[in-house]
Amino acid sequence: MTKAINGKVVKGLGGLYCVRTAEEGAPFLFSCRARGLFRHKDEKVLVGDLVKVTYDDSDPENTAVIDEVLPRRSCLIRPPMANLDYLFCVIAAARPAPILETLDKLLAIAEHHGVEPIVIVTKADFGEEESKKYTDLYRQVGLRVFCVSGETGTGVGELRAYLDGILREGRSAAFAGASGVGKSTLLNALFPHLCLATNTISARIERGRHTTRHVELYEVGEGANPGYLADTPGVSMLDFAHFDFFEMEDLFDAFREFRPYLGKCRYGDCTHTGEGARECAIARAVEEGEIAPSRHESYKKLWHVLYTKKHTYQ
Ligand SMILES: Nc1nc2c(ncn2[C@@H]2O[C@H](COP(=O)(O)OP(=O)(O)O)[C@@H](O)[C@H]2O)c(=O)[nH]1
Ligand SMILES: [Mg+2]
Ligand SMILES: [Zn+2]
Repeated sequence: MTKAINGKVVKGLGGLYCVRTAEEGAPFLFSCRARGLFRHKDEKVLVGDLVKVTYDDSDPENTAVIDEVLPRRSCLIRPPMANLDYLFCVIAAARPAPILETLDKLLAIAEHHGVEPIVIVTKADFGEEESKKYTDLYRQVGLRVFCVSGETGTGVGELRAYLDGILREGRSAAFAGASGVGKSTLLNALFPHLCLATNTISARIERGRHTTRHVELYEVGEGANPGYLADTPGVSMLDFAHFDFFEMEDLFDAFREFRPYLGKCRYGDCTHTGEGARECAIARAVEEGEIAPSRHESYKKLWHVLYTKKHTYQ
């Protein structure tokens, strides 16, 4: 008999999706393909999607298919996930040294898509000074920052308590960041039952190899209505010229500490990319130490990429 059931996509690999269901009397996990219909409409099923699956319970072969993707609360291209509530953007205090421009892009993407960004500085055991520097920088931005070491366990308890508080009622979070910063190691320290594969770093280039090759959601938390946490493969470039993360007009609002200054520049059409502190309220805030210079630099680079894209392809 053909049956329909709702579930959540927890993994997707090579067109095969793993769907988790919570309904009584139905199988717990389904392995299914998406109905051809989606591929024609250029719609993609993403990890985190709530979907409607149909299956024949008398069929010994696994023939479950995803028939429909339910409306999404949020949708990201990098990491490719739907219905995320929190994006933990992970950098290492050192080895590898963070590329703040990439972190700022990731934060801006989350911010624009209504996913709450949170910063984690890992490998605190490698450099107290560096971890304090990055922690202070992003607290000044107005974000929640956790400073941890997956190796020694510093800060892990505090982060675990925070995760336990937010990850319930189906809410979900993902760890994202460059390869080798220690995402999988930290997830294992937080939730030892996950047993995720980690990678030893290459001493020569001081950057990890990509061990985690796909996005996968894990159920965490107690009770009948748990939450989900995802490990993701390393993000590297976040190429705004190639991907449609957001438009130039959306950039103004994606740097949250800029917001109080918007509308206060001398000219209404200020792009906040000039150097003049007399004309631009953002430049003035940078000069007065209210906004970090590195954040303004990231903003300016992004503005130029988005400007060029807009005037080249439209
Ligand atoms: N010293 C130190 N090394 C760490 C820490 N976290 C991870 N590592 C090491 O960094 C390397 C990459 O870790 P991994 O978790 O695979 O990084 P991922 O690519 O972000 O998932 C491994 O060799 C880990 O042992 C940490 O907090 N301190
Ligand atoms: Mg990993
Ligand atoms: Zn301005």
